[in-house]
Amino acid sequence: MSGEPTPKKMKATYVHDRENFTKVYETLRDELLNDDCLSPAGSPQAQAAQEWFKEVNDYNVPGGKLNRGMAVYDVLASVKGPDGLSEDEVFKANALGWCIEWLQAFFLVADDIMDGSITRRGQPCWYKQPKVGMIACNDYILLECCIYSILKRHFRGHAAYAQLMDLFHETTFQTSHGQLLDLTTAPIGSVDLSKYTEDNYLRIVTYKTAYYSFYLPVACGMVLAGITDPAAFDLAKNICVEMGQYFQIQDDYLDCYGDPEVIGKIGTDIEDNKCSWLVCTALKIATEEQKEVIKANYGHKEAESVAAIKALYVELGIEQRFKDYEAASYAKLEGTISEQTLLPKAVFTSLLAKIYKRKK
Ligand code: GPP
Ligand code: MG
Ligand code: MG
Ligand code: MG
Repeated sequence: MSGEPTPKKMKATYVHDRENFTKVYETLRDELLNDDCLSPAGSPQAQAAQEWFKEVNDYNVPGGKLNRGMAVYDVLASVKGPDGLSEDEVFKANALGWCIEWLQAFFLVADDIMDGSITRRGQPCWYKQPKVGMIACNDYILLECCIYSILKRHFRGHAAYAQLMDLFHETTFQTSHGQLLDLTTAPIGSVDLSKYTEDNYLRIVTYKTAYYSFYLPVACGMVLAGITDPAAFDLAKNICVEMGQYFQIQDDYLDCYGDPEVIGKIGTDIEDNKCSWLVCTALKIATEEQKEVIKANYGHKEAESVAAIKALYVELGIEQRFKDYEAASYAKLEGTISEQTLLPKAVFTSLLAKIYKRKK
């Protein structure tokens, strides 16, 4: 027996659950705490900075649903089959999954400042912590840096290192473009109902949500599985964009109708003048009189204004319209997924099953 050592196969007992996935977070976080870019924690000042950095990570990275991060392994296992994966392949898929969770943490810390949000994942938004405030702006830059530090540490020698780095950069560009569309379509203090069209809405959500939440995890899993066919990536992008639009429409619905205890955040879309699916749908069917109610109350902080908008949504049956949309969108996605032949159906159905009729 000679030549290359055979890669260590993953024990058949590997269970891809939250607990095992989170163990990888701890490994990556500890590596980051000792990153060469940080000053060695020999002095009390550097020690305090290291503790702060640890808290930034622990507070903002691991506490979400982890759907995006855990999807990378799921996609890889759907393409290659779970049994043939080596320990290293499983670790790399999960490390890449955590890079997506770090990206999400970076976006959320920043988004909560921009949206003036109060809670996130059942705790005060990071910037709302009395000791944090605008230090959060530096913290989200640090969170973004972690992605590239992890990639360098674990993928430097991988054939797809440059491709993966490019994927994260491009996705960040797309998402911040989407955030720009989101923010400039909802200027504080000026309600321009003509902007709340379906076209504008879909452009916002495709960029601000769909690429990073759906295409990125799927593309990462596909890259790790060794897929190179551009047609497969194009197909994945189309399906993921549609799924991402559906996901953000749910997010908009939950902003108004979700239970804050369950979704872990308090909705601010009405107050923030957001181009939400709810207001876009309301405007499509509202009478001139009802449009006046929207004009007079949308984008106002006062509780009476928010209540007036919510009452109008009831009058217009918006909740039922969402439920109809949800059923139709799910059926359409299922159809597209089963018609295509380029990728295993499970690549998409495992993601779709996690979000259908979600309550959080
Ligand atoms: C979701 O919007 C979109 C993001 C979190 C992307 C933010 C992008 C940046 C470049 C900062 P949302 O405001 O509806 O999300 P939530 O309801 O969770 O606050
Ligand atoms: Mg936002
Ligand atoms: Mg927000
Ligand atoms: Mg929202």
